Amino acid sequence: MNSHNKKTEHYFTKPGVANIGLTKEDIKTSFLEKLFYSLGRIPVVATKNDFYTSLALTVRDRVFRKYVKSLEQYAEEDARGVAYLSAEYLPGPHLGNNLLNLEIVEETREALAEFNLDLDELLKEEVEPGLGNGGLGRLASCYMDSLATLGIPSIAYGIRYEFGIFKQEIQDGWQVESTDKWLQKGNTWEIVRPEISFEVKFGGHTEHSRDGNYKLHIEWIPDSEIKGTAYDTPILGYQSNSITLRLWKAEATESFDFAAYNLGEYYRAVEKKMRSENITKVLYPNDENLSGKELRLKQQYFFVCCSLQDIIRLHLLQGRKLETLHEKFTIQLNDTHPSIAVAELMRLLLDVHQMGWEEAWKVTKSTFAYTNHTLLPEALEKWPVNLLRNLLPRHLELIYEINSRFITEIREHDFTGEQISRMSLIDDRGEPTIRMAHLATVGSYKVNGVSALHSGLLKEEVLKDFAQLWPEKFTNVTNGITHRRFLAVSNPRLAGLISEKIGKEWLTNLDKLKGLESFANDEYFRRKWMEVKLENKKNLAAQIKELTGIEINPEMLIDVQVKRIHEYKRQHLKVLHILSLYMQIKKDGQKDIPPTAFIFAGKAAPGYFMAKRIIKLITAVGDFINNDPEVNETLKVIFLPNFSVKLAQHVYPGADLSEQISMAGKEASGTGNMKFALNGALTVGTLDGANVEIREEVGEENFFLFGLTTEEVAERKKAGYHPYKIYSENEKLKRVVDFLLSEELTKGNTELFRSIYDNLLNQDPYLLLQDYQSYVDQMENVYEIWQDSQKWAQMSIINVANMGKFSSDRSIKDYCEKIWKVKAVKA
Ligand code: BZD
Repeated sequence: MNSHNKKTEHYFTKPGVANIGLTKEDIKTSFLEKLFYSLGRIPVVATKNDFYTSLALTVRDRVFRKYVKSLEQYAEEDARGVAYLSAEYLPGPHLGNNLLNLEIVEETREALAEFNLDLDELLKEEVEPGLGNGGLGRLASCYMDSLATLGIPSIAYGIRYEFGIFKQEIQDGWQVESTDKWLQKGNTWEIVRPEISFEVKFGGHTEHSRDGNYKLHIEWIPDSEIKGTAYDTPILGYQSNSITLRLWKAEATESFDFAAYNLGEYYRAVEKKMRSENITKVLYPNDENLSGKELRLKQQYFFVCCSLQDIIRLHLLQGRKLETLHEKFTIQLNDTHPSIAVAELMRLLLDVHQMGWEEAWKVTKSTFAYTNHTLLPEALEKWPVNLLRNLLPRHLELIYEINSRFITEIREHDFTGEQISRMSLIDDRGEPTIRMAHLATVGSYKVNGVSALHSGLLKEEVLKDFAQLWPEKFTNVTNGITHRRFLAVSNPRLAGLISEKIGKEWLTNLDKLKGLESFANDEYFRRKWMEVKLENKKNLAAQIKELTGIEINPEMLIDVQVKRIHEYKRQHLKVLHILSLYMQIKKDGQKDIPPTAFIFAGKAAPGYFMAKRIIKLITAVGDFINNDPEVNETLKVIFLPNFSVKLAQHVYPGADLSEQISMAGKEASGTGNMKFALNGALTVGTLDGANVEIREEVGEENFFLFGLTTEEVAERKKAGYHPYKIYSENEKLKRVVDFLLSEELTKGNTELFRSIYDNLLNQDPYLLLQDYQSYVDQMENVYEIWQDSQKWAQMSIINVANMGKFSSDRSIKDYCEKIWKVKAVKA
């Protein structure tokens, strides 16, 4: 899509264009050349990072060769394409993934070995781009991998944050944040495109006037302007195609404050310049709990404005008219973060390209599609009207106009006054705000949720009036993960065993894993399976030791909950369970609990009081249990600091049990649940998000279910929920909850966990006490099966064999068929 010539030249068939080889010898030569000529180093003085960089540059050349070829192909076929707009991406380290996709892992390993270098050691050097908070950002990156692999003409747009998600350290048991300087040592994988840059305006006012023909002209007179420059990272798919990840960096424009320069106020001008460049400085670290900050809205508008101008540029470059934009492009909004795009596209079409309203609206609402990732009311974006008026006055006018026309339209249907005010884009109860989910819904041709359950709830609750108005607009696309990164790259032992049995076709067709199912009854294969798991557990144990100093016996049951820390995800329910086991050993003298290591990881939003306290609770329980010789042979509790894609790649392969214990109805999908199951962990979980579908696929007998369903949760709350009653009627629960205030756990600071304790007894909005007994009971069942290792292995194999559905390749195919109507180009 990147070229203006319909008929492109085939540079790669021309003589004289270097043929970049993929053999061991080619890699060796190139590696040394990079070290000498790009880094100016000789091996004896080179650091590990120099070696990493030479290797990355070597691989980058090969990536680029494929990348450019892909771009040629997209241009030549001139097919309909996708622009994916996401404020967040979590690609993880590129090197290992690119090696897999180029199919040169072994060649590279051998080439390095000849220089006495270890590939795995160099892979550790890469600093990953932490440009996202959690599931939503990682999902976007899984989708990039699948779009590239499947050869879907596409481009992904986002923000090049200078500082990504904060680095988490644990000090005295508490989370401490520091800045993530991921660009400090440079970034081999990106290229700056100074020629691809756009101006973005903010503030000021609008002026309305009529020309001689009484035609209305609206001009936005901004009070500041900045420039966005493209930084491109090629995302290589498996074996064949690639796509572009284009991230925008904010820079001051040359003319940004010439008045100040003229007055000789150099420092004032420079200060302004610095302030304008702040826009892409840092990622907001709040997931599902919004900051409402002006700078965040500026970030959103900034990247949307650059991306839409770029899309229009690409469209016009092909000699097309803007009236056909929606025929050539579809733009996917990853949650509401880029939803100001609806107003911005209208502005560009109306004010810049002089299209009429009807036509512009038709193009707009045929171009966008919107994915919702949350039902939590506190996570639904709403921007104050006053903020918009100050920052984007023209967009506010457009939103009012879109709203007024929308309200006129729905008045013609049978909607009640109450429904109409519920559906309005403007919420004027209290301080007036814009409901961004409504703007995205009205301005899109399709709206989807991210699991069957979530998409259903979206239609029944948050957007129910819209679903009544436009039932055909709503659909589901269940999330998926790239099995190439999360199995082939990160779990080579299991990947190898699988390929030995069923061949390598699963790399491009995950349904092929089904072929493993028949081996679930093969005792020899089960043993091999568990041997691989044990090796992975040893590796995880080594990581744990390195990061926390804590030693675990790899034979223990490794029970893991890794995800953002949030009350709805109920990490503290897991803590209650751990304490119940502790009590059983200490107070009830029970001796037969299987040794278990409980592993947690995840970041808390820096301003989220309860989440931070939950981290402290986990570490306090860890401190207490790990140092008690009477229990620490049986129980270990570990909090791994600074969860990231890189760390995740060690965690999933080593897990036996996956904790997916959110209150039903709250986790839109979850994707960690899929990564664990794909690596052979069994799941204990509620009927929430994609757990429902995982259970359907693997069979209910291979899934540890507990807790209330979404409907039961609603009924329970409606009937009046009294956690205190549950607490006082369950002796064992009571002693666990009371322990939160004990001298022993809190080392005398008995108020430390008072907020958690009070919250559980008085409100317990996420029904921990309600689900407690059912959870503890199901965990007993887990332990019973764990002791039968043949049975466990069988269930584990069946889980993996049935993960086909959860490949992001399937999700992307669903998007292509149900939403985008886009086809793959031939490789
Ligand atoms: O999106 C998550 C949901 O909680 C998961 O259930 C789901 O699997 C994934 C992918 O669909 N949501 C997020 O990760 N949300 C955020 O990270 C976020 C970030 C900024 C602002 C609001 C939410």
